Formats: sequence, structure tokens, C-alpha cells
Amino acid sequence: MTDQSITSVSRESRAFKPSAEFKAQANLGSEATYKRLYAESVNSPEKFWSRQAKELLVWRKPFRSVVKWNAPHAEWFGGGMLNVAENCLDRHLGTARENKAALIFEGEPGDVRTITYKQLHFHVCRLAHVFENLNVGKGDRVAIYMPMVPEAVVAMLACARVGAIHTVVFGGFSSESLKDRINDCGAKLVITADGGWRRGKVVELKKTVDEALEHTPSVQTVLVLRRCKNEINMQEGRDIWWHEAWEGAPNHHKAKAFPSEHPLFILYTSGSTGKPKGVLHTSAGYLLGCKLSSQYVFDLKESDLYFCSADIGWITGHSYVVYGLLSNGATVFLYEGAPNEPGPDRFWRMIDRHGITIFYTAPTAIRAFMRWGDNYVLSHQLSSLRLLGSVGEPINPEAWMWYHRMIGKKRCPIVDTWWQTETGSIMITPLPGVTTCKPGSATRPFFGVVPKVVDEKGKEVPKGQGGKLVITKPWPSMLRTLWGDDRRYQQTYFSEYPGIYFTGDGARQDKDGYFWIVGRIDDVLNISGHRLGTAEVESALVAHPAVAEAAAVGRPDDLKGQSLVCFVTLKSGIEATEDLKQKLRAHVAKEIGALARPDSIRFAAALPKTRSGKIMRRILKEIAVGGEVKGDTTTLEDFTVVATLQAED
Ligand code: 7RM
Repeated sequence: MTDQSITSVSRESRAFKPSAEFKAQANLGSEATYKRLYAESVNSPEKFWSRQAKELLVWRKPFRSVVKWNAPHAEWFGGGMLNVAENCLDRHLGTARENKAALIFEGEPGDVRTITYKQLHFHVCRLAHVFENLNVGKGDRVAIYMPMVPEAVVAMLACARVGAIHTVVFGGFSSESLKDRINDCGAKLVITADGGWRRGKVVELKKTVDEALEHTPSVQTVLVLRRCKNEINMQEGRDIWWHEAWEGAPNHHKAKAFPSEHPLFILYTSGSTGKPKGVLHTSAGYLLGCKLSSQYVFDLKESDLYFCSADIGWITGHSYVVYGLLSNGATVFLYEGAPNEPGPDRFWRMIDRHGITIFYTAPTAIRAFMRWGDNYVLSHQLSSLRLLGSVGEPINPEAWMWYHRMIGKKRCPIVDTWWQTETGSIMITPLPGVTTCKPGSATRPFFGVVPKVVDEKGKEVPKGQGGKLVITKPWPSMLRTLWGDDRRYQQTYFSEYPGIYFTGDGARQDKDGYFWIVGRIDDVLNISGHRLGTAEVESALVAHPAVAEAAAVGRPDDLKGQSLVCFVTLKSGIEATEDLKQKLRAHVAKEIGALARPDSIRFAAALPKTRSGKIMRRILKEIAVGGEVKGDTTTLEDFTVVATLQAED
């Protein structure tokens, strides 16, 4: 074993075969079909993707080439022209879907709205006219800073319709973060709302926009949606009300066609250091990746009601609330607020109230549900659910089992989907009805995806051994560059192994070829020469009945290189005692071996997380070393968590 390889210690051996019932109705119903299509997609990608693109997308002008790969730059569907909004809306008009619900919205206060495809089309057309009146069009950047309301989706699609590039900034970000993002892309228009509802209170979005806009010379106009009716300041000559601006705008709009590679959006993603990276996605390839994966991974049926709890400010909201689902003519359920408002059973209440059939959420949320207690779940039926999904982090087997038993009632397949902002769409995932699932594994590659686990030199490591996860072939929905910084694009993703996409994740493949993500490479622990993924230690901790959530970090140690410090939050009602610390250390040693026995356990009321729920281990590392938290904290969900941890130090 070389110094750099990653030791993998997981011993998970449970496996769940698809039920005969699910299999019989699945969109991709057999292993043989998966194998055949997968083989075609990687052996004859041009043939595969050309067929998919013709079948799934509406083209104004057919493409002449499928892919031109001049590493690290890709051109997909060269010569083709299309309109992304038309592919999500107009194509359903005049079909049976015309009067089908596109969006079913529930606001945090409980207000419900249903918007059909025809109505959504009207809304988008009207807003497209507003944009054109404001001289916002092809290539202009538009920042969207809104609550999770239907108008946020309308704003995104109206941008796509006129060829403007949207950058959605999550509504929880500070004025500072918003300002940086607006300035980085030079946005001309900002779309916001007076406020949004969160935990029973109004989040004053417009106020934050006003602060940010003190230092954003590119912004000419602010379009303001009235949502909460809180009092706001409207700046003469700059700010206009949505409802006034679109008064009288026609509800039909002739959409222009744009080239396949026309930029669709920029989405900023936090680097572990330095300024956020503006990931750029373009039109045809991105849409195709989202549409194809939605169809098979979520096994979409005409009658489904699909709920993804991600905010549209995250890539999951772009790909699997908006583009992948609407292009498929699905009905998407949108929820504005917090999962525990007014009580910890809000999601289960909504699932029963609306008859939601597909539910896609993050492991961090699942662990919160577990911590809140089973009774909140057991008081609801959840009988409409037929498929569950997970995304954002490795799902620890304990949480997987709980999700399977408590939410899925052992009846629903779980798709653990691995992908990134950069990949645009799902890359490694079970296919429901086909793939035998193993709790904690994202299982196998989706069509066209060629992932490998490699060592420092780029050589594939033997099965069972950990290494770095790379993707060796281009795929349609891959990012095209980082906005304004192509050098950083090349350096970040294509310099570790020239010409090959480096994901930044550590992984291992088991003997069946299944992929297990062991965590970010930047976070890998180095204990007495053993490099261990954070997920493996954390998953062992969370398997203990007292533990709700855990984060493992390395602290420099003269003797061992690093010593292992684990931050642990306990389930409600469990007392934090010295004795429990010792028990947890022993538990980890027993589960995965003495090498991983934590040197120190620290109980914490909460762990620092990003807005999308990823634990920020970088911050915990700084706390473990005893120093101040210095790095960028603008993507933190709640800074008080850090303050508390530091105070306890
Ligand atoms: C969709 C999204 C990307 C990073 C990625 C991983 C981690 C996401 C899984 C996962 C294990 C999963 N985009 N990650 N999904 N790890 N299993 N199913 O999360 O850009 O915000 O994050 O998230 O580390 O590199 S993202």
C-alpha cells in the first residue's frame, strides 16, 4: 500500500433487491436493458447521445455534431439551436399535459397554489416581455434572490426564454455574498421579493438586496415580487414591482432559438478556500442530462407528484426541481419554508395532504428527522410515497435503514444519487427496479458516465481499495468553465490528471463494482499513515444509538501525524457524559478497528453546515486545533453554531 492510497474500512453487507412489484412498472425494468444501454452509452457515445437528444429535446435547428472534446473544453450538439424554456413549457401545450399541474406550491403559512403548464407558460411569457422591455436579453446576467415560491421558477424560465443567464443566489446568503456574486458576473437585473417565510418569520430579502446594491455598479433594475407584504424601501428609478411591471404584458411570447452551447446559468459554489467559483452550464447538454436522468432515476410517471426539498439556490433545485422535471412534464411540489414549522412533522403532513409520490432530500435532513423522533412520522400515513431519493452527502447506512423503514415503509426504493454542481446531473445512482441497493453506496454509473477510482498517478486502484474519484469521459451536462476564470477551471478540475475530470471526492469500488463515496479528499484523515475517509468514521459513530450526527477531523499530532477528533451531536434526551465519550471511542474501535479509535470526542449542540446541509469540516478542523476560525464562513448556515463551539473550547 502506498502512502497516498485510502484505507477503506466499511463492512456494510446488507443488500436490498428491487421488489417484483416495482420492477414490473419501472421505466427501466431490467438489468439487461441497463447493461445494454450503459454499454452503448460509453462505447458509442455519439450514437447514444445523438439518439437521446433527438428523442428528448425539441430542436429549432438540428445539431450537426454530437461532441467535440478538446480537453478540458467540450462542445455538445454543435450547430443545433433550441430554446430551453420552450422545452420545459411550450412543448407540453396542445397535449394532454396542457392543463396538468406543473407546480403545486405550499407556502410556509399554509397557502396553496396550483399552476398548470398552460398557466406557467403564461407567467413566463409575461415576464419575458418585462425583460425585453427592460432591455434584458441574450447573454445578460440576472441575479435571482428569492424565496422558494413559484415566481422563482418563473424567473429562471423567463431568463432561459430570452437567452439571459441566471444566477440564483440562495435566499439565506448575506448581502456580502450577494454583492460578490452580482459583481463577479456583472448582473444587470436583480429579481427579489419583499420577503419570504421561514420559521414563522419574514426573511427580509429586499433589505439585504438594498445593502448589497450599495456596491454593485452593474445593476440597473430590481424587480420585486410582493410575497410577505412587509414594509420595504423602493428606490425610485431602480426598483419596480413585479405585479406592476407585468400588468398588461401579453401572455404569449415568441421564443428565440439559441445555440446548444448558449450559457444557461452560472451557479456559485463555495470552494474550500478562496472566492466562490462561478460554475457555468450551457443549454442543450445540460437539459438533456437533467431530463434523461429524471426519467430513469425517479422512474417518472404521468401521475407522480414529485417533491424535492432542496432550495432552487442549490444545483439540486436547478436540475431536479426545475429543468429535469418540467422538461418531462412532471408535477412538482414546491415548499417555501422550514421542515419543522410549525412542527417537526411538516413534510409528512404535506406528503399526506397532497399525495406526494416521490420524495428527494438530503442525509442531513434525514438525520434531523431521526433526531426529532419517530412519533412525528408515525402519526402520518405516507402511503402515497413510492420512491425516495438522497443527495448531498454520503448517506450513512443507519440513516438509510431508517429512511427505508420509517419513511419508505420498506416498500419504496431509495436512490442514493451522487453528483455535483459541476456535473449538472446525476452521475452515480441506483436505477429503481433494477439495481440491488446497498445502504451507503451510490452504486453504479448512470448512462454515459465513466467513473474510476485512481491513485496519485492516475492508475486505477484494485477493487476494495480507496482512491480519488475521477470521470474519464466528457458528458453532456458537465460544466463548461468557471465564469471569468478559465484558468481556475483547468486547474481545479483538469490539472490533477491531465484531460481527466477530478471530482475532489475520495471513493472505493467494492467487489461488485459499486461505488462508495468516502468523503472529500481535502477532509481525508491521516492516522498513523492510514488515510481514512471521514464518512467511514462518522458512519460508525452514527450507528451508535445515542448519536444523531458526527463529524470527524484530523488534528496535527507529533506522534501519529494526525489525531482523530470527533464532534458529536446526541439524540434528544441523551445525556452528554464522560462515560459516553469512552463508550463511543470503544464503539468506533470495535466497528472499524483500533486505528480509528477517536483520540477525542467533543459533544456539540450542532455542527457547522453549509446552506445545503454539508458539514463544514474545515471549520471544525480549525476549532480542533484550538485556533480561530479564519477561512471563508459566508456559506455557513448559522454562525452561532461556530461561536458556541469556540466558546466551549
Ligand atoms: C448535488 C450536490 C457535491 C458534493 C460531492 C460529494 C457530495 C453529493 C452525494 C455526495 C456521497 C452522495 N452538489 N455528495 N451527493 N456524497 N453520496 N449521494 O450535492 O456541488 O453541492 O456538492 O457533495 O462530496 O462532491 S454539490
